[in-house]
Amino acid sequence: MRFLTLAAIPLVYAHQHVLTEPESQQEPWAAKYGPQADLSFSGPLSYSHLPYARCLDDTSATFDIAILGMPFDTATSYRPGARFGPFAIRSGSRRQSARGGYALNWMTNPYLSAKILDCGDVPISPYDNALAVDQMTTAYTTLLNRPINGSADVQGARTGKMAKDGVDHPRIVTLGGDHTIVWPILRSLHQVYGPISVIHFDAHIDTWPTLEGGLSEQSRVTHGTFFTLAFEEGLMSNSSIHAGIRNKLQGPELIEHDEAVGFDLIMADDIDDFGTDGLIKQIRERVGNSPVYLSFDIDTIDPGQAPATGTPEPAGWTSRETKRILRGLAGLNFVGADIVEVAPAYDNGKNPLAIQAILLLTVTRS
Ligand SMILES: [Mn+2]
Repeated sequence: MRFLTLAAIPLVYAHQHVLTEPESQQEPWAAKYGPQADLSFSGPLSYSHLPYARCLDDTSATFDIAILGMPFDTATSYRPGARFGPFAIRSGSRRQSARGGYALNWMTNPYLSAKILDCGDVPISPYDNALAVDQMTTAYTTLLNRPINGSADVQGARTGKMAKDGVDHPRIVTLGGDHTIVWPILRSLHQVYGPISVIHFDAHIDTWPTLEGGLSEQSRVTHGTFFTLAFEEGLMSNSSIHAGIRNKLQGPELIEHDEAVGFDLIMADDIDDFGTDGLIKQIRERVGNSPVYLSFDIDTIDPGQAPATGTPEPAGWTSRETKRILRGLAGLNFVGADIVEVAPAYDNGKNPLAIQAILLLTVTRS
């Protein structure tokens, strides 16, 4: 018994020593280097090292602008793989962060201009497209109606002047996913803003009534028909515009249908005749002061610079030309934006990323 009591004394001492450890006894890393920020190539994965939250589950997460992944690609007509788009965009975006985010062309740091939160991905069924569309609509509506964080100096804080309820709504930059995701997004936006004008960067018009093989009502839901579906539901204004088009068609009647859906048309070749300034002017005049949604298909960029997409078309714009056009659209009444059809399996997933930061800049600058 006596022996046991003596043996316990050093243990008690050791315990007390830990509790009263002075500052100078820090662990060696903390003492020598202190806290260090993640490097561009290290740390957990979020869009440009932004704070990350599972916003659909975490109702306390607020933001001015949300980054939201929609890894959906089961309505593609040709090469699938855009379900890996959100991962690839986030991975490539690691080169950028708020610390080094000052852009000379804009003379601002977009990451500091608003509370921007990476809200993670929507869990989307890869087996049932009707279910998937409902999941995307429900998720977008949930975040669109989350109370805005309220940074007074961002354009997003003034969306209330366009909203039917007069309330400021946050804006969402969605990472696709194939282009079908725009249909559920427009359904959500229409609930808040009414009919939406779309600035649609793409090699293809995406207003087909049906695609080849479309033999049922459900098979009309594709990445080439979603604008027709949105038009049939009355979700779009009659002042939308395409930019970068160069696909081939079954015939000229498809352009008549395209006009009925609400689109004006800028061809890829128009840049040679009118220059970037001319195209910017045409787009701005077309959409005016209406609530505008910016949808950016990565196949707008020439496949020589951005091959990571499912339906590449030759003779597209360069990333420099495209960034310049996007920059010229700042100040329009953007209510949301996306980048879609990034399918990293067809490249290393890095090339599209020249575009991702410019999207943020365009929607945040007034
Ligand atoms: Mn498209």
